[in-house]
Amino acid sequence: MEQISAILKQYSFLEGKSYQCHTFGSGLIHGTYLIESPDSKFILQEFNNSVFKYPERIAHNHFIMGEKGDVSKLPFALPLPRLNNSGDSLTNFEGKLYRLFDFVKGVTLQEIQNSNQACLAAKAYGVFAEWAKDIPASEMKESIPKFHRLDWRFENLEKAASEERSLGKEEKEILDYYFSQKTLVESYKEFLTSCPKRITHNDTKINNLIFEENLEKVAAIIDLDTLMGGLLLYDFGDLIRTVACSEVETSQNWGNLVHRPEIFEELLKGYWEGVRDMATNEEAKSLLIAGEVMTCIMGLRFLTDHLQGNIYYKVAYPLQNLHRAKNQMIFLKSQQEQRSQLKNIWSKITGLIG
Ligand code: GN1
Ligand code: MG
Repeated sequence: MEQISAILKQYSFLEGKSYQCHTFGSGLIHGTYLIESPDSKFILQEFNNSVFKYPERIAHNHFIMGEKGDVSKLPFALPLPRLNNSGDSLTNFEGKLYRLFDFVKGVTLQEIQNSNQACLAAKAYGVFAEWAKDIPASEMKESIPKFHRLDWRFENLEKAASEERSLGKEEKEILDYYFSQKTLVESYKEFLTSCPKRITHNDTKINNLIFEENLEKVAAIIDLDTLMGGLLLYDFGDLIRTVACSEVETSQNWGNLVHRPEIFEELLKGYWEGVRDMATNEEAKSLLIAGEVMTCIMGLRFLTDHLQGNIYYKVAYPLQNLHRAKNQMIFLKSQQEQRSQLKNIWSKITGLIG
């Protein structure tokens, strides 16, 4: 608590207030505390710079967002870090970095409870992209280099697999499946050339939204560390990956794991409402392979990590990354089997012909 008081002294607007401090939330990356005074609440985060190696790039991106975008025009909060007395968003204390955010009241969901929540979530991320469209993406820095570059993730798997090592039958089957995704990589590369770089969130999971308590409105988009230049398909694709799957990413319930077209429809309805006025024809088309691209990326990352001995993702048991890669493989196959059905839904919603 003494340490926290010393950190909070760096924020003059908190001067003279008494506050209480508790650990908060279920985030796995940054340490999070709720700071509560009788009339205000804040979130204090201890920044994890082993996962995010370039804190100054994130601070730069947040600065650009705050300077070039008018956050008050968004229909929900976008809690950027508050600036300390030196005008910085990062506060260094005893060798560690901290950030302070306004607290947003509401609830987070780990999974949707009904399809309307899928629509609301996707709309929020779409509205965000539309709001950010005039902020030059070229001014944003890569907080994690090549984060959603499918081609680069593919090459990384090739490298990891080429290191001499004998593979089991299942490992080999999964590896071969991912290696068979070259056509998807090629389609992605075409969109990388033909689609404009936008400002994207890049981690559009349902639990990165705060809903109002009645769950009928999005109150905030949070987890803004991966905000950077990217393609719209990254944000829409990660929504599909995490919301349209019948099972969570850690599930081994292979027989029940499918892509749910009715949820895809709700996600597209919501996202399209947000981006329709800004999206180019190519961007609209890219939404059709978005789910496949993001699912493939995560499968490639999990499998690479498995082959490298689980150095990036925490695992609860040794084969967990292999199982996550298998989960994403089954989900990707399911999307590919539904391509023509999904295209019909896409045409119905966008009014376009693919
Ligand atoms: C990581 O830690 P979390 O859940 O915010 C990863 C995402 C993946 C996700 C998969 C910085 O996000 O890209 O989609 O795991 N974030 C980073 O569970 O690597
Ligand atoms: Mg995250």
